[in-house]
Amino acid sequence: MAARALTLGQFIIQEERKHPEASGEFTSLLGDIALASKLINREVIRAGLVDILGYTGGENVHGDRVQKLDRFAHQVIHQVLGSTGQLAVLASEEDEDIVPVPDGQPVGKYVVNFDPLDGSSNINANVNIGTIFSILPRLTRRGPGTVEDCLQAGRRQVAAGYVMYGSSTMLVFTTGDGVHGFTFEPSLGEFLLSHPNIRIPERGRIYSVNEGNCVHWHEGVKRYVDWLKCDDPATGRPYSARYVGSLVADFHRNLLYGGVFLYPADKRNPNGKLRVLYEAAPLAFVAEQAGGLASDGTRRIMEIAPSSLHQRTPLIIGSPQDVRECIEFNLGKHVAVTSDRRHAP
Ligand code: P6P
Repeated sequence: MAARALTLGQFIIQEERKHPEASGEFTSLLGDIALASKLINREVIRAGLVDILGYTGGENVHGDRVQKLDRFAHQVIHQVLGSTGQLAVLASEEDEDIVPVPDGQPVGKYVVNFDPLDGSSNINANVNIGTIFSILPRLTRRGPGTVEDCLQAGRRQVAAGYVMYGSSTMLVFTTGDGVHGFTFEPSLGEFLLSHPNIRIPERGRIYSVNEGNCVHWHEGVKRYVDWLKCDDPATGRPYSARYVGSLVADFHRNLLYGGVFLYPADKRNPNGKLRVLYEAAPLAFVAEQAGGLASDGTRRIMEIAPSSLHQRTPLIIGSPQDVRECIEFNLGKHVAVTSDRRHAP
């Protein structure tokens, strides 16, 4: 007989029972993230049908033209999470500064850094996009949260995860006790536990990088990617290239199948492209909890304490053996163990 499908709410209560000291505040915050994602999902799946596509004409802090769905997702998360009474402050890709909880709402003890709709340039092509969130305890003791509450190293996270809107909508998160995936069942309006205790394979056979940037790559990255294309059945090479251009989609596939995603520093972007607070750090928490690794090429992503809300970082994330090999090449330390000596430094 198939195991009974646990709803997200049942799962959270089951997990909460493992922590008698739990106050329940954190539990309700996870439930509210699920609520916000259902509201966003409803619009995302209709994006092609209603005049919500197209551009607001505005630009976000990075100069990217903001699509209406981005703004909608940001506002939903701000309103739903901000009115839980659990949050002291939020930070969003869509706002240059911190986002205080909505006026008149009580201030709580948590911080949420989020990317409301990552990969939004893919919206019009109906390619998977996602919401990424990171939950931290506030540092300040009282009053409205501050930017310092947001600027904490990823190792301080108490929860992190993402919602991927695609052929099915999935919520994947960790609270530091493994990684669990829930699939949205629209007829029930519920997220059902579909991927308990996700573990990433030690090594994959997939690499995800935008090879269109190779003219800007440093030598170590070029040698690593070339090495992945060499024939060596012992390490499963040549690897397959898979690159959606939507971080959540690329990360999720590699989490389940194994492999490595890299968005390295290059001669054009010395700090890489992806942001620490609401892209690299939450996915690093998920990756590590699933047995994977996440690095900027020299240090653990979870050790980075950013000095600004939108600080960027190089990102190498995925199966542990793949991430380690990539770092060795990046640092010029890899000695190819195969007969192919072309890549020895
Ligand atoms: P590129 C989307 O804009 C995003 O922030 C991530 O979702 C994605 O991994 C990356 O940028 C893609 O960047 O330069 O390869 O198009």
